[in-house]
Amino acid sequence: MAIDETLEHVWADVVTRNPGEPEFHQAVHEVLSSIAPVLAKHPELAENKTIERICEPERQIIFRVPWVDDAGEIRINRGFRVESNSALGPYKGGLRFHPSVNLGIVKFLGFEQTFKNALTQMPIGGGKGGSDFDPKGRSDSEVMRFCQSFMTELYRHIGEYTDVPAGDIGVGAREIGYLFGQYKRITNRYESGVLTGKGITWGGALVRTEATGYGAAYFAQQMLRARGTDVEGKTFVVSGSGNVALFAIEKIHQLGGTVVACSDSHGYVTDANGLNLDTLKDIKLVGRRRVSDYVESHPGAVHVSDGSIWDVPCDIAVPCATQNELTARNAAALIRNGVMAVVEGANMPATSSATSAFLEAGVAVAPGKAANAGGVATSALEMQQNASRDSWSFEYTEQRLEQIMSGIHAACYETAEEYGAPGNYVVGANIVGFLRVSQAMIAQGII
Ligand code: NDP
Ligand code: 2IT
Repeated sequence: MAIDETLEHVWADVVTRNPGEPEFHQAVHEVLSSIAPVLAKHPELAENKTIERICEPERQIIFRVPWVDDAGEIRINRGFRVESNSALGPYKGGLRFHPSVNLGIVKFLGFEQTFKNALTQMPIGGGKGGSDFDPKGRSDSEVMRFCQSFMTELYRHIGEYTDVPAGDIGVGAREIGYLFGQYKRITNRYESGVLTGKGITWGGALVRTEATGYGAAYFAQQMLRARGTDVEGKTFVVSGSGNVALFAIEKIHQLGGTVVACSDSHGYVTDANGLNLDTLKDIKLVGRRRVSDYVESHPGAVHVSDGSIWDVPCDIAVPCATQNELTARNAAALIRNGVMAVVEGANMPATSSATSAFLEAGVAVAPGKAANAGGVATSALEMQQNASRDSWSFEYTEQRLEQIMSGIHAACYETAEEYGAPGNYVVGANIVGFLRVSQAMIAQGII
């Protein structure tokens, strides 16, 4: 994917002004490679320098997070919140706690989030945050003390009308609980709309936990139907075994597909008959253990600790772990094995060369900003319920999620066609997101 010469100066500027941030460069490169046709059709976008402005986050916050571990030792982590764009609503996006977190990663995630949130058509801007804190192996009280320290700085930057964080890698219901408790304690406000992903009994929304994975499965269904086929009878490989992966597996099975492999950072497990989700949930959600334990109760399954999950043959690949987990070499293996579609549950899970290889081979690619948008869309539904002090049923909320995913699919599909790239969801998603954000920015002046 190449950048049109009219946008080369934007690219050069981004690289110069953001040294040492390869993931941010990669995310920007993909969008710049897609939007030349829309700039040609709408010259006001270039005149108003909307892409230049979107590439510069509105605000970037970096802070110290000191805490005390169970042994009494003082620990120091770094906290981030990048408030990328507020054209369409308050900054909205998750918090990631993982040792790999740095400013460039948070900026790429906030940049992606801006387009993703626009695709949902909900009133939310884009942002992302997190810390290089590693929750693995930490006790609940250590995680609580860390979250309390993190929120002691973050609270002054967020709010129902300002910035609304949620979960991401390493941040689930437990962490959101501790973060919300500390926000309430400092501000003396029960401000439900300040965080999403809350517990169901205290302001959370049904379906939010399942939403990202379910949404990705719905997107896969739409894509396959657009190609004249369906999920029924297809074989899937889903990487990861966290929040997104587990509920993608659940919905794929409900839709009649079979997921034969999933993974964590220590390897992958294959089960030719289809993975047993109860076992996986027990291992990952209840026990916070490793997928290698799966084989203990399923003797027909195999755990592989030193290979790639993408060598497992499948019809549809659903990467749900982390950025750049699927390389050109992995793409070649999948293509050789006859993959027909890639549905990105994670954010930017395929390297640029992997994505290009898929597109050249005629494999449909659903980019993360479209396929995993169900999570943040349902966060926006949680905000809607909080604002009206209401709570909706599981069935109604899931119906809304399904409608939103169909809307995103249709917008990407039709826009790709309109701009001369039929079937290219990467181009479709980037153009739709860019147009919606740009038009709102132009209406709001030079800000
Ligand atoms: P979780 O923390 O629940 O799970 C992450 C999973 O990915 C785990 O299985 C983890 O393995 C694996 N993983 C994470 N980092 C790495 C790594 N560096 N190398 C290998 N494996 C890794 O996170 P989520 O499921 O919430 O997030 C997964 C992806 O989906 C991320 O890209 C996130 O940004 C994206 N996403 C999440 C949304 C949400 O609502 N939660 C919404 C939209 C996108 P292990 O446990 O061994 O670390
Ligand atoms: O990447 C994502 O969209 C998320 N981690 C969810 C963000 C949210 O605010 O629900």
